[in-house]
Amino acid sequence: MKYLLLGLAAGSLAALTGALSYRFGHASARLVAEALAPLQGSELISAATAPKVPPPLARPYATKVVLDVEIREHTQTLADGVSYTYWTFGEDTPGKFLRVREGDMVETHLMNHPDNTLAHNIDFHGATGPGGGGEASFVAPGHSATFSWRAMRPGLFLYHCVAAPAGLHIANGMDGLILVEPKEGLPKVDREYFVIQGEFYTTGKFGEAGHQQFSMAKALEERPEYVVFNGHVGSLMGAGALTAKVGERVRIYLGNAGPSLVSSFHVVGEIFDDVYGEGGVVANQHNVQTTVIPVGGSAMVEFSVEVPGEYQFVDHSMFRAFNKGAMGTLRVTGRGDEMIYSGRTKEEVYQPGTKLDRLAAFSDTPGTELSHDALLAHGAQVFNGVCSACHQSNAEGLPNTFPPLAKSDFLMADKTRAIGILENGLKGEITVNGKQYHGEMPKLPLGDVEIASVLSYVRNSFGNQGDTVSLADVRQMRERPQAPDRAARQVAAR
Ligand code: HEC
Ligand SMILES: [Cu+2]
Repeated sequence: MKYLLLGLAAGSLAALTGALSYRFGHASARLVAEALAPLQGSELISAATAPKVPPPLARPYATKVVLDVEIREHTQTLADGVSYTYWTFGEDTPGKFLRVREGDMVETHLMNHPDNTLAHNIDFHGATGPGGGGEASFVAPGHSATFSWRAMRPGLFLYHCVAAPAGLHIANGMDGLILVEPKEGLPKVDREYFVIQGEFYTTGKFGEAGHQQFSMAKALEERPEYVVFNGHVGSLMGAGALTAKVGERVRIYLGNAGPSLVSSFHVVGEIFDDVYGEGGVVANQHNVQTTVIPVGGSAMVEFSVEVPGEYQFVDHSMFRAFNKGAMGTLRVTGRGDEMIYSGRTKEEVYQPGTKLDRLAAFSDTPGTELSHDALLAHGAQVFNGVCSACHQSNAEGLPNTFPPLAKSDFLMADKTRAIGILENGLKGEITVNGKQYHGEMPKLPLGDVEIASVLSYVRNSFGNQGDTVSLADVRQMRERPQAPDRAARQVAAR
């Protein structure tokens, strides 16, 4: 009966706002009317325990979703050997990730366990109404409260307890995320996870063993002992690490419960292709290294993984990451690509002075010529680090694909042309040692010193014998006006 009334009320409001938007063309009234499309049926809310996210809804209509949440006050492990009395929505912190569709009516039943000592409530940032439901859901131990709210706006929203003192209820773990999917859904990805950052203010220092009490003094100074992802130190490391395979696209739904510190979320060794700033439904920035998650807010990040390995993700306020717990792991498996990331290719003893001083080699001081030995030593490094990927480490090349540099008549015939190839790249048909090649060598990011040294090296190794290439030779080529070498013309002509 109650739902029938709610439905009727919603229906007549929709009719009213529809009429308003018809007469006045009022944009926000029209939005409200659209969000209040009639509900069809009802179902249990789609939910998952951290860091899992329930699958996309793929439901073409709005419905009534029923949410049961039981509040618990119980002892949990905060870190190895450290326990704390958590207050949780459900079994653990954070509360479950909830997934509804834009326009859904969320019928919320909040149950305060009889063993609890305090009254609690729930504030949905996705709800429109006093306290986001805080007033309607405020409930004593051994009681339950029911209220319904309409998910009118799509986006990623935090929910949390707002019973006084709200900071304490949040600091004790009462938070979670709800995704209100836009009608058209979000772009498809291969994996979805959720991560909520939050703080713990314990009387004992970080890591101090035993059961810890809440410290109001530290909370007032906003100096937490713990800053963690998903409620516990290390919950997303080791066996709890997030996983993905090379080639997959990952979306992480991020929340920041605080209660005090803004998060600078960063995945070490990754770049976010798309960021949905502040948890809105528009990807409003691309190619982002670190994104900010306001307290009481959210963000969504998407990226594809190309290189296998372990990626740490952190709040880039680094002492939080390394000394207070704000760190997790994304484990990527699969095959790597040396052209994206080589991994360590070499390690050797470094003795200042006896070897090439790299700083000197890279300096662009005019007239700095390297000694013969330094040229060849540096050239070998450049060859191994850059050229060998294609021309092979023995410089023999690969049949029909990469021409040889070893005993190459083409390389040795024209020193100036060779400099031009390294400056500009090369494309087009060439004949090397009687064999034809028709590939493309990209323009490589090489400085003058590297070009001089690598050419000196290859022209004096792998069976080649020739003179060295000096820095002055390279500079002369670069500075020659209107006289592009043949290679440059070849590249330009295509
Ligand atoms: C991404 C692959 C790639 C890399 C890296 C690369 N090359 Fe090449 N290189 C080629 C290809 C392909 C050709 C043939 C282009 C064509 O057919 O026109 C070529 C041609 C050449 C030639 C002329 C043909 C010959 O065999 O004498 C020289 C000289 C050369 N490269 C030197 C270098 C040097 C030195 C480096 C390192 C600084 C280097 N290349 C790095 C792919 C590469
Ligand atoms: Cu509470």
